[in-house]
Amino acid sequence: MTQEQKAETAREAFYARIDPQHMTPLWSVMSGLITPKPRSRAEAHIWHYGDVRPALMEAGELITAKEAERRVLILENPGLRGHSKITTSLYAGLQLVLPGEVAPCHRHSQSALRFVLEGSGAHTAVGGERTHMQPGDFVITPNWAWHDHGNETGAPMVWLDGLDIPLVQFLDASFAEMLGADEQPVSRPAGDAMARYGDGLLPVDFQSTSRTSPVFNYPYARSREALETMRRTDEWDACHGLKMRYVNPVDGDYAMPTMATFIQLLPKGFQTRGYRSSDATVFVCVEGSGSTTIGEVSFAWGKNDIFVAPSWHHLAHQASEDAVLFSYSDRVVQEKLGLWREDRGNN
Ligand code: GTQ
Repeated sequence: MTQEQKAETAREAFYARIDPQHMTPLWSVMSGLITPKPRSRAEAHIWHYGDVRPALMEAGELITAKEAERRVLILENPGLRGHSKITTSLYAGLQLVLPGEVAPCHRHSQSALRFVLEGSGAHTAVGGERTHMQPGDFVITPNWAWHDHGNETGAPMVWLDGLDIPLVQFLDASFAEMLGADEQPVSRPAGDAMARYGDGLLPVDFQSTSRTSPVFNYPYARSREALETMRRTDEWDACHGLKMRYVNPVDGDYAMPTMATFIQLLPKGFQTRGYRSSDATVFVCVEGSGSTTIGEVSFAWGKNDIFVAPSWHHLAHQASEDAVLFSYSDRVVQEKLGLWREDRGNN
């Protein structure tokens, strides 16, 4: 036996001796723990709406929204199967509410965002107010807020749910309860929150008790119009086209404490410069079509397609027609912790 082999045998024996004491040597695992750059198990992936919609409608025949509590098909990252994650920290699912159905009132520690894909006029209720949702609307359910969904229209309603489930799970901070009634009492007229907090005004003595925006529906019509007005100045960002973040009007921070949300316009023919950032991002194509290269793979996308880019993967978009992308990530959390990084490919 060589010197090195003897040393290794002695070490292995030592590891075995300390194992019952629930100890392990750092030097055996250090390179996997403290990596020179993010090393995610998450993979780039796309869900084409036309391919997944039939399965969602089939789920509509198998179980009611009430029976399921929430009738949702989870979008699982191929590298994270079995964990209900689309990225390491975030969750995504497609929720279906059929005509006449109610998803019963509950609340939980997890924050939720809804991004409406299909149908028009079904509602979600938060804080005693019902908001009627249109395609492209970004709707917020703050953490620990009672919420129920209902569809009094004649057509199925489908939206993308984005939740911070994996993040809350990681922290072992999940609480949840049912209200015990299908729907919360309606105590405010539709549009009340928007009028009170979303019109460049705030009640004079307003003191926020929440870290989430009090505006709980950011209608697509308004966001789209803003993008259309701004495009006239022709100031396109090389990496993002024209990209805006949704904000909490109370403090100018992101609209939600755990998920950063964005909307961006890429004009026909635009090609973004390669970009990467430490926040894995979920994208939804709201309008138009194009393609995105993420690391080694490339996806063509169209309306309602959903794709995910893992942390620190090179990202470049090409728009084949005027395109609008909604996106969400944990950037808000990373920024709060001083962890967020980007590489705009210009150095
Ligand atoms: O609508 O409240 O996709 O509680 C997962 C958990 C949606 C919801 C989800 C939820 C909801």
